[in-house]
Amino acid sequence: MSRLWSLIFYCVPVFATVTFLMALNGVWPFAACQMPPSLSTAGETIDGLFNGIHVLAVVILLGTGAAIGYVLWRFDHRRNPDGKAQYFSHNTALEFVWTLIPGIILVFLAFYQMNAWSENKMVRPTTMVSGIEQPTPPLVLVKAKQFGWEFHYAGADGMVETADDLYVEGLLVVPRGQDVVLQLESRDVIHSFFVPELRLKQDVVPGMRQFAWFNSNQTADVDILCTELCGWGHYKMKARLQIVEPAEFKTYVDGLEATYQPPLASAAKQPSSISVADAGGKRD
Ligand SMILES: [Cu+2]
Repeated sequence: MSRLWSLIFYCVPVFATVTFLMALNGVWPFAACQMPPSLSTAGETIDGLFNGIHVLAVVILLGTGAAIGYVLWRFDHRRNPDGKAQYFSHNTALEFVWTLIPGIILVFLAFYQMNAWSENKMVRPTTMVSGIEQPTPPLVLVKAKQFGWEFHYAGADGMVETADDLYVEGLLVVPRGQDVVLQLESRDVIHSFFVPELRLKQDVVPGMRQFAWFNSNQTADVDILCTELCGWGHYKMKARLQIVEPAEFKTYVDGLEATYQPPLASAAKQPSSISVADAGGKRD
């Protein structure tokens, strides 16, 4: 029986490595396991980090799988005269090594990811205002709720959470080639704002005000997903993100201002220049 187990332990990392290489090279059916092409200027850094850690994990899996398989095969009970498997309670040198190596790897990862984390989560983009560098104000206040997304655009005053905010549900339109800062809040439970193409994921926690930012160099029309299990309707908690040329974005916001109705009076109307037929909030 132990020989069978040793073969199984050999097979697991081999199978994992083969599927990993197939996914990496876009081979069916594992091609779908890859992240979609990046739309964000930060994509290259994040993908480099993601793939680097993935390769490291594959090497570790291969090493541990092979080690377990070898030990099961080599120290089989049939190789012992008394018919029992070899047994020892501990080995200080071995335990030191298998603690030290993961420790070194984790310290390495802590430094390796520092720049990517800092750029994407800590250091918010800045804007020059009257010659003074200031954090870029949020373009949109995103409110997550069971089970949809509200987008409150800064009105003429350029600030969110003021009386002239423009409210849209299920559709986020942003300009291409600019730093877009989002202010994220929740109306009820914990949600998570996720756009795989932007490599952007941020938990949205009740009572907290969080900021997320991105800069896309391409126009696009993609899904916004919730990746926190937030209730029975979690599966349908989607919205649409459209990244458009700056001129088109201006036309869109101007159109919102012209047609805007307070949310309590009626649903905000959409300008005709942007199709919202497949906006997440309506589609579901
Ligand atoms: Cu949710």
